Amino acid sequence: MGKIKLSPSMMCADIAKLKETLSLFEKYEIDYMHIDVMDGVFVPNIMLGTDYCRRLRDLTDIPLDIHLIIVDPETKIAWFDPKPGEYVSVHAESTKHLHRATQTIKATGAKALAALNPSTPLSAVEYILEDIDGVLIMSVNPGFAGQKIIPETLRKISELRAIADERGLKDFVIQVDGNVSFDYIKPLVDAGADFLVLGTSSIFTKELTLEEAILKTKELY
Ligand code: S6P
Ligand code: MG
Repeated sequence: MGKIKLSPSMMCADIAKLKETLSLFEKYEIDYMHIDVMDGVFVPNIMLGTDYCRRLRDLTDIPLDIHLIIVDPETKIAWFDPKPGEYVSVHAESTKHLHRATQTIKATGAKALAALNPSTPLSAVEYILEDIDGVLIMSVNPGFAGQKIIPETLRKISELRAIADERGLKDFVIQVDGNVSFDYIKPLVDAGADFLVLGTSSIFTKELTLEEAILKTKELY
């Protein structure tokens, strides 16, 4: 398991304070920015798009971690112009050809994650683990921030980490997304997650300033 990567979910960020947010992320060496792209078809919500990604890349060097929560993602990957050093994830449930979709991402130079909804078993990715850079485990049903974690996620993560270790997959990341709260950060890391998507239940909590929340998050793992 590698260094823990932090990826704040930008759909939870206050757009009125974007510049201040980015400078705090730079100050505290936040690893990635998580971009939820939703199409209103795969999930009942619409969020973030290509221009937003482009603009963020103009404003900071922090790489993007683009979560495509859309149908037929393989036809839209190029729209996001993924860069080397960035991550792009596609849902197993959203495409007939998960392997092809992940390899389309890799061909851009970016890293590819296969994303799994809470009810999707690990067997959906079992035969492609060697060809991808990691798996995004959804700990809530995708679509909205502010939901409660499905606790069985911890078992799913530890089973996946055991498989990755058994196969000697070095640098294989396990991203977890959904209610990665202050209370859950340590148990999720202990289970084997090393890429944390942070939203309203941690970094963007209303209870603390952004700076306080970043410092608190970094103390927990
Ligand atoms: C949910 C989306 C997530 C959320 C994140 C919010 O569909 O993929 O990335 O933005 O889970 O965090 P929280 O702490 O509010 O659940
Ligand atoms: Mg997400």
